[in-house]
Amino acid sequence: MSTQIKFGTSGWRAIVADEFTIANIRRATTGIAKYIATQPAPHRVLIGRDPRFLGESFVAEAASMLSANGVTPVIISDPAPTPAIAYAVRQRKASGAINFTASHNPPEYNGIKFSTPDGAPALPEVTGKIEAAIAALGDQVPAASTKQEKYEEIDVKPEYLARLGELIDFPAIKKSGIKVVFDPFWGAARGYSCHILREHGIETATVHDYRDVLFGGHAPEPDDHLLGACKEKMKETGAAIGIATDGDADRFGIVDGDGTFIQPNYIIALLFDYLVETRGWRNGVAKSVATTNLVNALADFHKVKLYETPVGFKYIGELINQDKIAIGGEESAGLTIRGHVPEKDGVLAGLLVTEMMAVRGKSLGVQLKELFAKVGSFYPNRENFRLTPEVKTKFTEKVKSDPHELGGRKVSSVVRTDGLKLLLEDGSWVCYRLSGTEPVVRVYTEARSEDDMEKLSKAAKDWVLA
Ligand code: VG1
Ligand code: CO
Repeated sequence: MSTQIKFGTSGWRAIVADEFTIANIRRATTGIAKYIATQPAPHRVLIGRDPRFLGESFVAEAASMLSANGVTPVIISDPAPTPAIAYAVRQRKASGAINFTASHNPPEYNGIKFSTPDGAPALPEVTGKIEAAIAALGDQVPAASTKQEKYEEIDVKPEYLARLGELIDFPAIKKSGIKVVFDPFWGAARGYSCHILREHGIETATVHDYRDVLFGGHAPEPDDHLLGACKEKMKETGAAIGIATDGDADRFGIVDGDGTFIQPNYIIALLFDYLVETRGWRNGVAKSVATTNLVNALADFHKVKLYETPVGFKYIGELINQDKIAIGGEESAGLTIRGHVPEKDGVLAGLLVTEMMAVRGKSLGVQLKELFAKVGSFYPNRENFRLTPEVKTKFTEKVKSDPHELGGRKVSSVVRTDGLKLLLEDGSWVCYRLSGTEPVVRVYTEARSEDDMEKLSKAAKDWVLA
């Protein structure tokens, strides 16, 4: 039986030498080629990658399969951020992009993200067609082209950095005199953020900005517990901010001047407030159901329309394309802004936070306190539980139910945008969903006081696993 190739929340992901084999890569890329053939010409597809081991070979394999199926491959010569690839697809009017990345997953993984001509992650209606084309191949492994072909190669870095130059106020950062530490986590953003900051005369130190195809043996995820080196470097250099990115640089991690990690939830809220106040962008704001209600409170405060989407950036990308929002973000550290690609951009996020700090002349901690004073305090949290068959059965049953209370709190409404979200009478909430990128159940909670956090998380966990 051949592997079922499914494009989950954000592409297909698997372990190399387990399911991410050459045979399956050939099946997947042939399916993509067959889908492209049904689309308007020109049938040109960009192929890129993050810096994971074997990425280059996978790109070559994909190029040969596309070519064998009448689609012209265009190779992105170096590892590149997912948002830079997205931007290149749009700029170059390509039919799409195949991006070999497993994003924040550990080094033994790889994956394929597919974006459409607008630079957005493919929507389910597209990935559904690709999956069907792959399934139609059955167990048959398509043959690779035997021709020794030379394909067009491109460098996407200059155009993408030029675009960032239009979106970020670098002179304001320079004027503030703040110093920055950049931690690309050995990932696709290596040489990106530091390059443009230095080009504008902003003092920038780096960590993990060298080649390691195994990401130092870690999952390339810019989470608090993995940002030790970044924090050290900040102390050493007196930097006011640390900006990190994940394996494919679509996510960010931010460290405040005093070494405190600032949750992505809060970063999205802070930037939303900043864009409304300084750029007057009031067209709308979007967040996934699992993202903090601090954003909802701010939307009320600023009288800006709020969109709540399922998890997965493709839904936010759609709203960006329609110019319905100033900013859209997910608690998992993905965001983009008006006029930019409909793809999350960790490089842009880090630079925009740096601009916000420079313009406001205040630490992020102080800005967050001010935000809480303005619209109330919110304490979000997320926990993952391994998806054993037993957990799966319980979860499936629970998400179908209509509970009236959770841990002694009355449920005031039930939302089913993605999984199950219970809004509780005291303004706290819990949300349950199956991850589309890892074998886990995600339990998101948000309390209204710091003290209540632990109690609420325990009640939320007990309810779904009982
Ligand atoms: C996770 C995050 C989601 C994100 C997706 C892809 O999905 O929750 O917000 O868009 O990863 O991120 P899930 O289904 O596992 O919860 V990336 O940086 O891996 O493209
Ligand atoms: Co990513």
